Amino acid sequence: MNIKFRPVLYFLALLVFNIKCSTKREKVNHLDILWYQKPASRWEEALPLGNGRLGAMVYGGMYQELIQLNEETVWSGGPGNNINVDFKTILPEVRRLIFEGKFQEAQEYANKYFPRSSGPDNNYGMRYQPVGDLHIEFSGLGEIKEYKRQLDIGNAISTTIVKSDGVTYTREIFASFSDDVIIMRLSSDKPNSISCNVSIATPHKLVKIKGNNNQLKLNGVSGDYENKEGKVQFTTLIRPVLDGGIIDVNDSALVIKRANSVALYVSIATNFINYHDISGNSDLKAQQILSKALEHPIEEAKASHTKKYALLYDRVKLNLGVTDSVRNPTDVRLARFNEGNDPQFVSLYFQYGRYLLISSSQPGSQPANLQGIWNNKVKPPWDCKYTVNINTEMNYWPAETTNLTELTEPLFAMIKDISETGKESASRLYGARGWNIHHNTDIWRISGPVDGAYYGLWPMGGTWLSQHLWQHYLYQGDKKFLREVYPILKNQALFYVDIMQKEPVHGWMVVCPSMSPENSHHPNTTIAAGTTMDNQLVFDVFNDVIRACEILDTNRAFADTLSQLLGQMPPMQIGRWGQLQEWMYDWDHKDDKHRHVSHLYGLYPSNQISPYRDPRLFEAAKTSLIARGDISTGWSMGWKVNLWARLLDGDHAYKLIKDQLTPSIQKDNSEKGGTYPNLFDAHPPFQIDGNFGCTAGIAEMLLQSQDRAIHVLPALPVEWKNGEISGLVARGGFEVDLKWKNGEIAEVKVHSNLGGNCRIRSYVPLKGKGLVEAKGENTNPYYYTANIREPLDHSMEPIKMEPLRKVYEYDLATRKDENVWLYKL
Ligand code: FUC
Repeated sequence: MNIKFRPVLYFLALLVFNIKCSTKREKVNHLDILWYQKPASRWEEALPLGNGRLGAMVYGGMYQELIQLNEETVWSGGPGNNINVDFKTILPEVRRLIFEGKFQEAQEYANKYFPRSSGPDNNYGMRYQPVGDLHIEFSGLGEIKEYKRQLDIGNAISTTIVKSDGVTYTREIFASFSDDVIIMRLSSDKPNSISCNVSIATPHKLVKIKGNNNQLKLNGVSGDYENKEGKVQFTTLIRPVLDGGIIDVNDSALVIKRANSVALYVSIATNFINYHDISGNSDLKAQQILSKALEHPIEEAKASHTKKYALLYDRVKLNLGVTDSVRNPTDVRLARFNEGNDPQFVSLYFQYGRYLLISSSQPGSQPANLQGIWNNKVKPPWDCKYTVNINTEMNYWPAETTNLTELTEPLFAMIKDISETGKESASRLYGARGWNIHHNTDIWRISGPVDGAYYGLWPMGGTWLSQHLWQHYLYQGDKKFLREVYPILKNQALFYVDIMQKEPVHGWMVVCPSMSPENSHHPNTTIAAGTTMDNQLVFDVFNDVIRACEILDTNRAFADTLSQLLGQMPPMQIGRWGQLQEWMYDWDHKDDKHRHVSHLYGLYPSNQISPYRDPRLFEAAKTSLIARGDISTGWSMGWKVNLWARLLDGDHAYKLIKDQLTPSIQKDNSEKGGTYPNLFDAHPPFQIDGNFGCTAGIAEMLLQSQDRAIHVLPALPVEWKNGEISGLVARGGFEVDLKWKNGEIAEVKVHSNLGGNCRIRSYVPLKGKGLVEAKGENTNPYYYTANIREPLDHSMEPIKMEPLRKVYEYDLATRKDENVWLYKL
């Protein structure tokens, strides 16, 4: 494929896309724009706005506007954990059955306590629900001659432009990061031409809509579900600020006539304070937020919104080349992406992932759920809650690498909450100290199983989540943070100290009962003991705690206990066809295409499988992944981008990007794993994890730091011949900019936030001030990697070892806040 940087075309693109934005920031990068020639005809075509707490989906109709609204704490039910059984009383029997190989019986027996359909206080999980829809009916518009709607992800503003009878009408909308309201401006280039009716509707049952004090007010209550009464009260206020014209407010609408322009401020609040307290006053809170926001005229509000947003967004820039294709509307680019020649579409998709994380996960907000914060359904798929056997973790994969570290705060706050609620499941279900959760949680921080034993009896959710705490420490080097979260990690490890059992065949210490998430090893049976992913997860949390004990100089005796247990756990095993075994026994089928690839957790996001430390395991992981195939659900493909990046195969990673950037909606309206017109990822249905997984994967193709060095361009596909990226983050507090030419690194800039040894790995020799050939172990403490046990190899034939590309490794002593430049030799 021939990719060229074409300044002329770029300039042309600027002209074609130019929409007169009145923003003072005026930093509109026209490559950062999603745009369409038609209004959205379905939700997956509407454009998402969000400020972490509030979400809006903008349809951009010609004669009417529809904005679907979300507020992150509108969930069904109310406070309470979903544990009402003492599973620990039947636990010995479940374990006995498993250790006797009676897996199905064990699963059925456990189902007595955890039936597939939920009981009154047991086995349930709540739903994330919408607030409602804001409607605007415009009057006085004639035939529409020109139309365009767009989302500027560089400024987090959506704009719709309609031309009728020679008048240009402009609608700008943003979910303000600085004022915490949704703000919309309706304007035109002809005085007194804005006439419209503004109304609001909600799908909830308990509702009151009223117009007074120059504003519309909606009160509602969240839904009942699974025997839990909906208790979240929410208030929405819509306040118009007119320039010219007149307004009449009645109980169903704001009727605006002949205004020059209108600013609409939408404030939403609930009675939710935290997972066990809903004693807030939604009316008061919504009004307070609104009154404060109204102090800022719209121009000022817009400028401070974009300024705050840009502080995060602007940290990373990616250029993979620009071709003529950038001139096409976004849906057309998506449809044609697989034809090739649109590398900028990958950059756009990468930045869109960052945009979505910034918009759905802000410090102090709830973490991004299965759909971020965007959901229009009262009964959303999988309740739109938190699935923690992959999906929630995947949401946060791009956070550290793509320089959005602050956005992990909501995740960490949730982990802190469930480290409390999870004590109940640890003690009542397992008779254990510490804490745990299973494969789901929700805003009420439930910690028990959901969806029966087949899906739900997986006690490892907290362990995977907790890895994000440890990784945050490795990226940021914040010892204070480590000290704060140490009790969470320690109590996580303690849970395993208490529940691990000696299995009878090898005498290994294993988690039992558990599963390899959602994958059956025998028909309709997932329940097992000592699965590979469980072992990898426990390996990680034990090693985190052992390291943390050294760093914080605490609890050495506990660390010794963990070290001893580590020596008694199963090693990874290579199965009969050379694959990495998914379970303790060699049950893997070559034709298993299951979307979960849980045993490859050790390859990504963890770092237990490395080509440089154990090439056999590396090959075994590759064999497993090849057998699993490429095409799958959206998130599964997103995971595989990362896995192929870790397998150092950029071309295969790129193939997965192509699979993911395929239109989900087919001609017959059926859907498949891929991407919707608004670039939301399709499981199907929409699930945001796929967006985040692929964004993380693109970063992982360009920079890795998990394997004892910073590897520059570890998995560059041939398609990305020339390019540059700035602002990626590596462990140890390094920010890295890269430029490459003809498929080879040309320039590396390292900015050190912490100082310390910077070990660089590259496929080509490098030169630079202070660069020396690497010797011995990397002395940078954030690059310390625990040794795994020697794997057991049961393969029937010798494993075919593919030669690894030669690498050059260098050490560079960096000082805090220093910039260092390296070049290709
Ligand atoms: C897991 C996955 C499903 C889906 C659900 C929300 O259970 O296996 O594919 O993504 O989460």
